[in-house]
Amino acid sequence: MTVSKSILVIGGDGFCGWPTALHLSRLGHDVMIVDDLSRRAIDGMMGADSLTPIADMETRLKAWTAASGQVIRFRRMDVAREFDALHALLDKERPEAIIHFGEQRAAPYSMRGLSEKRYTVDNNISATHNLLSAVTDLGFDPHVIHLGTMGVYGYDDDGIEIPEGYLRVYVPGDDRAIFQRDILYPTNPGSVYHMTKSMDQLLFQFYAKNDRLRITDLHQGIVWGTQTEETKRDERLINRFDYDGDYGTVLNRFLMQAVVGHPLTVHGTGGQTRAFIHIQDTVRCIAMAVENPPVDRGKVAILNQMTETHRVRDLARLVARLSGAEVAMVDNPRNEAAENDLRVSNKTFIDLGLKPITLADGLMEETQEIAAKYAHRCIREKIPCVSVWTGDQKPGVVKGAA
Ligand code: NAD
Ligand code: USQ
Repeated sequence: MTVSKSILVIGGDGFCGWPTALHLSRLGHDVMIVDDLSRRAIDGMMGADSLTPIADMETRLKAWTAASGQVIRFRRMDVAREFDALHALLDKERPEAIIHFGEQRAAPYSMRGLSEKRYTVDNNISATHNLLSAVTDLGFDPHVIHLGTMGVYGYDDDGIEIPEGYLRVYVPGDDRAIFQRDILYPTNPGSVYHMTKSMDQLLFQFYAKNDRLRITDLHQGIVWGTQTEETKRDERLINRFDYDGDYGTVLNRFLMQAVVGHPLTVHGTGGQTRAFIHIQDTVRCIAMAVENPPVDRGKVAILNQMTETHRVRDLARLVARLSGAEVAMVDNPRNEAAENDLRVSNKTFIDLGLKPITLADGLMEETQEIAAKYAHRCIREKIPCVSVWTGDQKPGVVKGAA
């Protein structure tokens, strides 16, 4: 049985944060959301919008109370810039768990230009450090759960199964002695956004060691899907679905492209292999993390939050087969390996009982219930990826059909 906890969800208006807040509330936890609504503001500035019609926060919260009888409180706050307000809130609430989603999370957005690079670094690093330093200063003992990314490991194709955060190394010393160490897996970020997640890791390592904070860092793969059991209860609870060239992630983009009759935009050869997880499994994993704080206080618990790996061109072929869509190979706007293999350990969540939703289970439902239903809201000009960080290419140029 779940024991009710007080939980602060930073970034709880976002794609992962909103369904997580609802799920934790349904499990009986006392949930409070903190969000600066910057994600909505960025949509406004870019002339983009969620494919799904997301309600404003006030409407969302009223709808949740009507649907569930539970109350979720909300406070609008920029945790990167309003340190005193964050400190005062934490002092008053003293939550038992804090879930930190509150960062700028799109790699293409972070590589658009100088102001987006600087915003991503300033926002993400300050948000994380403000949280950790405020908790330390107040001297209470919440379990801090952070949403990190698989991208900190990089995509080097070196054949190693990526472990959960730490690499065991053996270092030869004098007199043939061999020293064993567990070191943070060397980071190899592919964008300024991913770089901030690599930097977050060091902040966590320091505060766990120095101040004995209890920290879990979830290295999550690409999240696909839209709805969870809770967001399906009322259309006013619907989750966000990003499809634009900056914030749309690959599988959701392909599903949307298929229903609006746009060729599926495979970058380069499509040989990039990535890790994936359905949004329903995201919220389940976070609830499991809440129930299982780290045992070793001096060391950050790092868990790989992903359920399957796929090559981008295989995803495109699968969606094309289901929908009849055309596949287009476009110049890759990103500086990334054209082909890589990927093997990842997700042992902790599997051992805790996670039964993953696979692409095979969820793809058709997602296509019909979300992409097709809201296709009329698609702004086609927002589909191309215009953030280029290869230096020598024009984005989105179709080279030929696959
Ligand atoms: P999102 O942009 O939809 O949500 C992030 C939320 O945080 C937004 O509502 C935004 O307004 C808020 N926010 C940003 N900066 C803030 C600040 N300074 N103060 C208060 N609120 C702030 O992103 P998401 O897809 O829900 O991702 C959530 C977290 O999960 C991110 O940290 C991301 O790096 C990580 N993640 C996401 C994915 C994915 O595929 N979506 C995969 C792996 C990891
Ligand atoms: N890609 C295409 N066509 C597209 C869009 C993307 O081929 O239309 C390719 C990209 O080039 C890349 C891969 O698909 O090789 C994944 O791109 P993505 O935009 O789906 O995902 P990514 O930029 O890696 O970022 C997303 C989230 C981020 C999270 C990360 C997890 O936006 O917050 O950290 O997934 S991971 O990829 O495991 O690092």
